[in-house]
Amino acid sequence: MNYKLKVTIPVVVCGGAVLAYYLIRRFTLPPLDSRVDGKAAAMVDAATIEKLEAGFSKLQASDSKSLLKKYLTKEVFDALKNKKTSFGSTLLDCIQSGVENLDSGVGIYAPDAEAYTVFADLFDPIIEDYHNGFKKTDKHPAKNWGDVETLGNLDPAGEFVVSTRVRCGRSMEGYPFNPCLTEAQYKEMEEKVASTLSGLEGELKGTFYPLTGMSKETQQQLIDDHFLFKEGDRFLQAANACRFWPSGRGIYHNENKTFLVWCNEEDHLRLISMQMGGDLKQVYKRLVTAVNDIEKRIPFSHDDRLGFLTFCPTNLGTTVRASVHIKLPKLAADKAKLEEIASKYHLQVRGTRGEHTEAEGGVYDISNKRRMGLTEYDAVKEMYDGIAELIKIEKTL
Ligand code: ADP
Ligand code: CIR
Repeated sequence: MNYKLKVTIPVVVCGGAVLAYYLIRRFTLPPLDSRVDGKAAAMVDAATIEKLEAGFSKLQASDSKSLLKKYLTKEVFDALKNKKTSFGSTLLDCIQSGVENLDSGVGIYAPDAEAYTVFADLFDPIIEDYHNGFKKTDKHPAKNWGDVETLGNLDPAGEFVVSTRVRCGRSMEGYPFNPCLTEAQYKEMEEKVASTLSGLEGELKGTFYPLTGMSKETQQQLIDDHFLFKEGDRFLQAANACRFWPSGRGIYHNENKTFLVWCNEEDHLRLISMQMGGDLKQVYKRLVTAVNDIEKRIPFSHDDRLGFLTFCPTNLGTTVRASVHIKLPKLAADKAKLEEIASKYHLQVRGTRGEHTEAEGGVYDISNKRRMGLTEYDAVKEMYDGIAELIKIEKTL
């Protein structure tokens, strides 16, 4: 072999190998700068790092009582600040709501489902704290609605409970959470939801009302009557969850407004059953029937360890919040005492218009706090038993 060939052959072979490697990598793996294996380290851009550093300092200097402040230690911050999910979400996307709203109770959202893994050093302790000790080694139990017939009416005489509501959240398979959705995806999801729900029958039969085109009066009336999500939630806005509003957002309800579905507010779907009075059995039964039916028609995102996946870590697992609107004038005379007793029964106290609002006319929204590490039935039973105890205490005062 002459000298020219001796040099040319290895050069061509090596060059070919490099090109082949590049082509295989290019078309089979996501780009390196978006991979989650730590090699993405250098790829979080300087402007984001700068915002992260400023946000971390702001949080540290504040007296925020949020779980974010509690668990975002310097060590965790440094370990996560250079990471990205394959959607390109960074630590900033997770924490910006809590940084902007120092009065957050939690302060963190998952921009996409992968964030729960990539930023686990932060999410896991927050999940453990919120959901009564659900550890990073724990696995959420399989879905189990239990025996619906074993629940009853919390207040047959109608002395305390104004109304009862049970809701759960669902994310549609194949779509990321709010901050990563395009406007086209919002519209596509809304269409899927509306057409799927148009197939419901019997008590669940209803109509889908897009927010786009809804009059301000109708919207406000639905909000005032506790049927519709509010607009302009600053916690969601700061989390980048309100882009393209009101595109893709809407509400479905049956004629009596006892079964409702929210589309693309905080979660892709919120399925809600509610009615006046304390008949939890009837409310729960309606929800279970509806969810079982809808689950046959739309595939939902579920994780082996975390259960049903949601935008906010407080809603993972069963995603169930069972609440009553209740008047407990004697107990509530001392709000701190009410909260203390409620938390003994693992209950959370909210205001009349929901989270981050005050009680109006002595009406509190009291619900199960944790949603993970227990079954759907047990989450609802936790509220049922706790409220029964609170009513018992109120009667003795
Ligand atoms: P979510 O329950 O979906 O997490 P919110 O706390 O914002 O969110 O509550 C949503 C709406 O549901 C609010 O208007 C709130 O007043 C209403 N709500 C909650 N529980 C009840 C209930 N038991 N009866 C009537 N309305 C309720
Ligand atoms: C907060 O931290 O106060 C808000 N980000 C809301 C947290 C819990 N909210 C929820 O489950 N909807």
